[in-house]
Amino acid sequence: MQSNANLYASFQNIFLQQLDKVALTTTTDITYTYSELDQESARLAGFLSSLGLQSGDRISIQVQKSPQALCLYLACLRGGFVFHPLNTGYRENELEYFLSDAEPGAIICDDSAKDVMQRLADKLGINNLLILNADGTGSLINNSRDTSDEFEIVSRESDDMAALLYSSGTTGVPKGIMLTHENLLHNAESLVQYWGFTSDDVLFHALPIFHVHGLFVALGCVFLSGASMRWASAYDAKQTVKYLPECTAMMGVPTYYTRLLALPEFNKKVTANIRVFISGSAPLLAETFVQFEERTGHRILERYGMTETNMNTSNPLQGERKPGTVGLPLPGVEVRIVNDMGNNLETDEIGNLQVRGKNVFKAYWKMPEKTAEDFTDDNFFNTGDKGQIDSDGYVAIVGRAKDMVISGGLNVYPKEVELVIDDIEGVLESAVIGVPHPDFGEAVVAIVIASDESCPQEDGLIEMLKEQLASFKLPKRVMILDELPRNTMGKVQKNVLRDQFTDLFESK
Ligand code: MLC
Ligand code: AMP
Repeated sequence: MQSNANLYASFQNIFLQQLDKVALTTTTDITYTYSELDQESARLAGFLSSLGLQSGDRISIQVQKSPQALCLYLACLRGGFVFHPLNTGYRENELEYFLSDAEPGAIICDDSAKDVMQRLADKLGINNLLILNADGTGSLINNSRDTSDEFEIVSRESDDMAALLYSSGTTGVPKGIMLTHENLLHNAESLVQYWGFTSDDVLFHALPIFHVHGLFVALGCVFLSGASMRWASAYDAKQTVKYLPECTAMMGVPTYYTRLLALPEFNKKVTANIRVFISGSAPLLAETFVQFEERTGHRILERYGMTETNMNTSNPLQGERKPGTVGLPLPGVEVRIVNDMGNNLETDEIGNLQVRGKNVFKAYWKMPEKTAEDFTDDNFFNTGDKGQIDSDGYVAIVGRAKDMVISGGLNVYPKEVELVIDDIEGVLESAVIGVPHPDFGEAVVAIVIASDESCPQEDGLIEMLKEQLASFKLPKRVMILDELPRNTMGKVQKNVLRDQFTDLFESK
């Protein structure tokens, strides 16, 4: 029985059984043993504590992926701090929102972001700013060098917050999602069991570590099973082909798999040692599933989750993996489909997908009304996804009630982009949609209505948006029209626009 609910205590139980084992090997062949992860995270936790940071304090982190960044995540857990990772693509105005809302005790960034972060830290009264560069240099590591590599894991209750991750919303205002130690532990335990992870596994880890997928799904499976990783700082399909023969498992968003299929050298020989390919964060097209099986003999295992809920459903490791479905509810997760009145629907009927379980987040940070709005009286969370459940219990995601685009596994909320476009001189109004894209699954497209001739053309508009939006949110195309289609209530008919521009990228 674990007395300390700190997730790191569960990880450390596994680490201590195999301290000399290599936990990760980078693509430049630098290795870290479990003992080194434990010592480095102790040093960093001790150093952060010495700055006067208290358990529960948020630590906002915008750094490139590196083994040291991984140790920093572990240090936040063991020190009882709240890990607040930020996508490295965020611009100053985006960062200002996150930092002013999270009110962190410290910011950690790389040298290239130092000026921006210093400005924000001064403005928001954040006293600690530390540097961690991709190569492991910077004040965080330098200043912690003399700190002890022993640190007692800070005691946490199961519903204490371990991480704060932001997801934008249909109003364009990002919401902080409070994930507890219990949420993360429970989910990782079920995934290890469901996907059969053991200490013999070698996971190819190329996902970013600022989102749920690369962080809690991938790392949770590795650290609770004592497996090891080939650790790539970013995804590169050619490099993946080089490393897969030594790996036993891979996780990725669908774009990772379509990019592999685009390489002629990707074949059965490359994948011979792999026992499972897992896909999630965005819909995997049935045609990708089929092509992948034809090429490699592997049936990709698709699962479904979200930041608020961690993982909800998964196709089975043994048993039928149905393309176009996201599988069965994971152990301890209840999934139901309801109509707009909240009544349960029958098999195969399409409705709102709701989930309940220990995987589901505690609350939105500082947004009690929003939290209350998204939970039902019997404590199911309304995901905003439209789904159906077949007679075998397999769940399919058939659409979204929320206006959201998923591009390359990253969510873009149209409202957020529209607000920035509408502020540009010469723009009367805009509508942002997602249309099919061969690489990213969906691509962001902006439909813009000019108010006068001062409205910039496509390239000029995209250039102006670059200052304010992370690059993955930028429209890949801007179409300038005379007016937006509206229904009789005056609401913009985005489905009409999506139909009109559905071949924009496919025909290229
Ligand atoms: C990069 N670009 C993107 C993009 N990523 N544009 C749209 N969508 C994206 N996802 C931009 C780049 O900045 C660049 O802009 C241009 O597109 C081409 O870049 P690229 O070199 O092709 O992109 P690349 O660096 O290869 O990145 C693509 C990617 C990456 C798919 C490999 O985005 C990625 O790793 N995505 C995974 C995201 C993820 O972890 N999602 C999980 C969320 S958790 P320019 O202007 O410089 O040319 C979650 C819950 C769950 O959803 O269920 O898992
Ligand atoms: P995020 O808010 O980034 O965590 O994204 C979560 C959303 O991604 C979910 O609400 C779904 O809409 C979508 N999603 C995740 N996995 C899948 C999947 N396998 N199939 C379809 N959509 C998915």
